[in-house]
Amino acid sequence: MAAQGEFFAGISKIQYVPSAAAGDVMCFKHYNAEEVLMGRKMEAWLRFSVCYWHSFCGTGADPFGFPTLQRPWNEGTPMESAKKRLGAAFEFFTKLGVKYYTFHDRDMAPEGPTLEETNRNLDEMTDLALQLQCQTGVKVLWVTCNLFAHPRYMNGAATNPDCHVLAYAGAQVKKGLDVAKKLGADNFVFWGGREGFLSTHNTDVAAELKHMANFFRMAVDYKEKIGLKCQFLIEPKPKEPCKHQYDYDAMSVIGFLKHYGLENHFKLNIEPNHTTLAGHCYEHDIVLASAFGMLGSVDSNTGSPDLGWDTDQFPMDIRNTTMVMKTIVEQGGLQPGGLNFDAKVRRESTDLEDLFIAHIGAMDAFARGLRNAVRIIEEGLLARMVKERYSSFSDGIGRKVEEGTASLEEMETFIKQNGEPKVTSGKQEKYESIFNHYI
Ligand code: XUL
Ligand code: CO
Repeated sequence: MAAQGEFFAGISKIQYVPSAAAGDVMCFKHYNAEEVLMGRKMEAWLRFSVCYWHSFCGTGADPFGFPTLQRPWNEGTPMESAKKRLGAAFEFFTKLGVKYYTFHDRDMAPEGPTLEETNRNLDEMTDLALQLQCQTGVKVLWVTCNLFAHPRYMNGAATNPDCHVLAYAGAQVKKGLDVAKKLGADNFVFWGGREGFLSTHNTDVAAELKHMANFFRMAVDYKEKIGLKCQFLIEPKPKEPCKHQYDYDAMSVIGFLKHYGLENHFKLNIEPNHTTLAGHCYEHDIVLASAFGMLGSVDSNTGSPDLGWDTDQFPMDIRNTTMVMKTIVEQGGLQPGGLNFDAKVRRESTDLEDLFIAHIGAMDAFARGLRNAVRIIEEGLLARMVKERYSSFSDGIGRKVEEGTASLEEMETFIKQNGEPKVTSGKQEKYESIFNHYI
């Protein structure tokens, strides 16, 4: 990176130093990109990605306070600062050693007064992004369209009661898909920020859900038409900004996709802070989506259950990262998805180096989670215990139930022959104690 364009002066490429002292937070103590675990490099299991919106567009402003983060790239006209931001972002990716990034169309380039001008801004910025991708080898994990910030989308985008607004969203997604193709994105995300309602009084829920499905179908058609190879992902979230969002959680989205026959075209991008907002435990949607073969990618972050809103904190809890990585390794990886840090430094973490410290800490937390998960899986104790717990389904009547060939009459005959089932302990504390042994 040219010296005059350097934003993180004094910080060089982050190194793996396993012997580093506790206070040295500007190196990896656990994340060793090239190290092979279960036949795959750490970087291939983890596929880390930095998000553009929090890390390079975020200002620290919140509903109660003004910006606190003074970023040197936020200078000049909107297009001038977009260019500086892009330079800063690629400097950050390469110094951190992360191979992927994610962005909303409007993070990358500002909107103009017309769609044509907005698209020209995006063309100019993505030309530059493509050059930097080629120079650095950094790739796009996913692109998404911001269909929630502009006032036109206040009543929704694909679920807006006015088709004029839906059409605008369609035009925007068409361009977003062109950008995904141009930049070789591995995935394309739909997060329905305002696809929901604030009141059922003024909402035709059935119509809105059908419009949303038809909107997704248009996106699938256009993707196929332009030969775009990336994976489509839907990111569930129960609320915020809407009171209720249609993509409430993993099971709601899977049910929606199956109802409208879209399940072969989409997978899920699970964000644990959204999962906990839905009232579930941290790993709930990761496990559920994976069980249905629908876990496509993860927006790696965490919330604060005591606050109860979407705080988008960096994931630092080793218990959580172990649970996530166990599911990911068990399903054979996340590719073409990855672990995208949809997380922001606190508005009180005002130093530029805090961006590095946050990402390094979270990458190390995931590296530890991966190492723990690999030990749990390789030793196989927990898996054997679960297998044993379900062993009654491996033969006899259990096998018929497993295969879906049993009847209620057979259940009755079986009970008449075998009587009351014996009481069997669930052994939860034993599982928890064994899990703790690995973390
Ligand atoms: C919002 C959220 C978004 C999506 C992309 O809560 O997670 O940043 O990931 O629009
Ligand atoms: Co997200």
